[in-house]
Amino acid sequence: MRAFSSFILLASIVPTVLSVKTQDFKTCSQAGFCRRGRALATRASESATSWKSPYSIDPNTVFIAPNQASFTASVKSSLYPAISFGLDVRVHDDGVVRVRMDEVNGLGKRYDEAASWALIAEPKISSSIQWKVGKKDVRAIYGKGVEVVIEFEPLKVTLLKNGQEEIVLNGRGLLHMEHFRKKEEPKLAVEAEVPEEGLNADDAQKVVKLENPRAWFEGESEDAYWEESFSSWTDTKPKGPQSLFIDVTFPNHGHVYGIPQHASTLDLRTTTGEDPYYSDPYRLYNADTFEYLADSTMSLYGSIPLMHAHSTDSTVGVFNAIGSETWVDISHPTPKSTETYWISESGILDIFLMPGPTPKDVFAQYSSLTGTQALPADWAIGYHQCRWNYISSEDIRTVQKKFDEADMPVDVFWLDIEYAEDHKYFIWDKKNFPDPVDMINDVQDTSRKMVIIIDPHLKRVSSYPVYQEAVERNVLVKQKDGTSEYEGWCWSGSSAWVDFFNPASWDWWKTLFKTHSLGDGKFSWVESTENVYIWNDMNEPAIFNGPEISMPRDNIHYGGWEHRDVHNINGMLFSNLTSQAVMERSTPYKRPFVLTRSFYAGSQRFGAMWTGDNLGTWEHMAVGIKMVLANSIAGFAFSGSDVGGFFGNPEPEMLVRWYHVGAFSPFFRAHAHIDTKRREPFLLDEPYKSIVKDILRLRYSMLPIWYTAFRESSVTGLPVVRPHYVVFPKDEGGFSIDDQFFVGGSGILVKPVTEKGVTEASVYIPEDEVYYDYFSQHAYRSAAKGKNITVPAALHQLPLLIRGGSILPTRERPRRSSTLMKQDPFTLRVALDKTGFNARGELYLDDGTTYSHQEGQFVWKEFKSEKQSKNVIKISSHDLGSEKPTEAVDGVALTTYDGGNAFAKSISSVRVEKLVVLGVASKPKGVKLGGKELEWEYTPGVGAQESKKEGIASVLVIKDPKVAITTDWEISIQL
Ligand code: NBV
Repeated sequence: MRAFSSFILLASIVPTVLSVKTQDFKTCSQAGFCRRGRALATRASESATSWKSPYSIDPNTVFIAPNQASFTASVKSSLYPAISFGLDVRVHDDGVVRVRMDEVNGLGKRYDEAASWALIAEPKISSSIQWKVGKKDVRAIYGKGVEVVIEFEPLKVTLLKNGQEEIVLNGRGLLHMEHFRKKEEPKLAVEAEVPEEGLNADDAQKVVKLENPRAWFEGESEDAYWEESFSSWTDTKPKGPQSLFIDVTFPNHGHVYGIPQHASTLDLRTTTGEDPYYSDPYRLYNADTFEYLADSTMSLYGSIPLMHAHSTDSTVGVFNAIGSETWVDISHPTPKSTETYWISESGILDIFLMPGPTPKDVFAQYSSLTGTQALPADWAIGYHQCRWNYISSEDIRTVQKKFDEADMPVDVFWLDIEYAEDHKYFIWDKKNFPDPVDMINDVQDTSRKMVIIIDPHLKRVSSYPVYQEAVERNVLVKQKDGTSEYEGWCWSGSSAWVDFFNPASWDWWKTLFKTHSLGDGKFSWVESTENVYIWNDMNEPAIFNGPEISMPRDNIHYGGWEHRDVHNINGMLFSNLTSQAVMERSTPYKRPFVLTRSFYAGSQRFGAMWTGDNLGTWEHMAVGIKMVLANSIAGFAFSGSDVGGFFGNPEPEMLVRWYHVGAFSPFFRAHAHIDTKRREPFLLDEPYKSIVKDILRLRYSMLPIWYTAFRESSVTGLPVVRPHYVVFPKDEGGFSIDDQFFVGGSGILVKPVTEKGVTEASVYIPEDEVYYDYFSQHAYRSAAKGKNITVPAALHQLPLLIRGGSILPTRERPRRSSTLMKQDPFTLRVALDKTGFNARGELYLDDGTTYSHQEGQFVWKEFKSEKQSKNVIKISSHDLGSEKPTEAVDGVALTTYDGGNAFAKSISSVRVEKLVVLGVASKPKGVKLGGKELEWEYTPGVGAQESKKEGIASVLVIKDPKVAITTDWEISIQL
């Protein structure tokens, strides 16, 4: 109840200084298994030379499957000869190596299903691998110089490339799979030997090892083996110790990224070693870390156990498919190497090693495992207006009206928990929302959508049909006895939680979202329409009176698994199912939109995430960018943070800057706590109001760029926003940069300002190329090794650059929502590169809501600028899609897509209304399309090829060339 009352209190008083209640969440030293894991590492490092992993492969058990598909062997720990572990190593088609180890015929069964929730399909095993069994190891060489070696004693798995060690498992000998044991077994440890005088630590360890090998390895006491208390909660541990520790070393990579979600830098910091930046390991335990810190390894709402390791000549990845709480220690023994150590509470070892060798390859390898970001509906990448809460249907109507009066684009209005009677989700509070369907339709009439919250806690009253149906189906999470319904406290008071691990809940959950009556008294959301999309909050799960504001670890899920085994996966299942429900409620299916707070590896297949309850501070604004980048590289590209900050009342300057951050986040939503002042952008005074209007319009004008980036992400796994190391993997100067980034492959480089009172900003340019200011067209130059340039960044300005060599498609007509832009013409901004001739860009379009693109209903163009001859620049458009171009009539083709492509037909009258060419060397002698002179205007300025010159670039505007966006065409500029 304590946490619950503090939430209530906060709803009425927003303190000026907010900070997480650290005492509500464990540090490593307060978690028994993390303590044990770290203690093991400490013993190992103190006895550096004599330390040797007790785990080894019994060579007599080595077995290579007849089709060479996999290698298996039995593993023993010298400390427990009676216990057996099974090792299975296989190489997938794309070179990913999967290493699995589990206890065999033990006293219990370890959780082995994490990968089955994360993976999109069972990976295909390579048939071209040849395993070579030697006396001391087994090895397989495959691909381009990639080799995997499994050493027998001690057990060690190494991935090598061209003979160089890339990833090493158990190289430091910290692997430990705590086997199931009986509580009444005699204690393992005896008194530790007191080192004799004159013995160094290493010698002392040798003595302990000889005297009591188990204590040497596992520690002298059974630390928190059978029960553990934290604050007022006790975790009964009926299965005893079952942790898993594994060290993962990257001997030749000095930078590691990933393992979201943490409010921290993208380039992960050290947590151990000589001079650690953090004292605790990065923690992965989905938690509602209320008022979280802006620089910390504390857990947040979601977990993706995926890490990239990077150097100038190679990128590799590790995906550790584990669902239980996991802590990750990081250190750099040298600046060019990294040691990591993963300490998990339970589960089998199931690790995927991704050989890269480039970031692009690692993205492809990871997405072949867990899938790519689902292509969102086009409207979902517009602007979302949220607040806790719009208090009535009239409120929604008024806010919508005000946006229109202010001429500000917006696509979605959101409803938080107060729409629901007594927080019984799906059930309207009719006092304030007497006419929900009319309200939703009013929003739809202006071509906008609604997103409404559905939380996972179900109010335990028999009059609530959703709860009642869950009881009848017996699909609720159980207490530790495995049979009684678990009860906890949340917004709805006494509540229960659906166990989405139980397949019996799946179809039922989907029926709740149907907007028509199902008959037989069954509940479905008839007071809703297909214009309503869903927000899933509190799915860590957040439970006010639970340990660490979550569920007791000894609760029981379907299959008898304890909550501890599946905790980090739990929230994902809720939003995945909701996403499927939303998709399947329409015939034919429509793309769903579900925003989730909790997530796991694979969540990207089902929707979007946001970074939870940030504070309205500059630090939180800044760290939000880093968090979005970290999520992006871990596959979850559709991410953003609350614009304005959830808590507090941002001053206008801060709010404006936050809109810049939001407008350059894949997911762009303003949101605010119930006790904050209203801060919809139309409420701002001038000049702030106009600046924000311009920012919103900028986002809308760039929607084609964002949509194209999302499309690429959904196909290749490359993120929508890309940090420097991803785009310039060889440029060391960019490896730690996480406050500026690129938008897709478009060539847009942005550095939102996240500090007060700034008038200029320093932007890092990674290459010898011309970069143009998006607004002023100022041409900046860099150097081969990269350089910082200074750009204007007063409040109305945004450091936004176009990389020379890019072509950007935009739609520049202000509209009220994205849906109203579908027939709008395009502008093409051609930013010539330093040769003065070359540039390229892409545009992907489809109907934005259905799955017809999967049947070829899309338009995908490549725009190119190149040197036709010494004095001629040729700019052209052609298809990247499969359809064949048709003949042009009078130099203007109507469409390149035949009648089969109804979508292309539907936009056949959409034109390119303007081309803006930056950096043309001199005033053209003529500009022609198919022999016909076009209308154009040239403003002299710096030419792209003038490598020594900076200043406003020359601008050639080609007016209405009368070409349809779907056609292929060629324009020549005669110099
Ligand atoms: O549903 C209320 C809030 C929501 O507005 C916020 O975005 C979530 O992160 N929710 C958390 C519950 C409690 C917040 C104090």
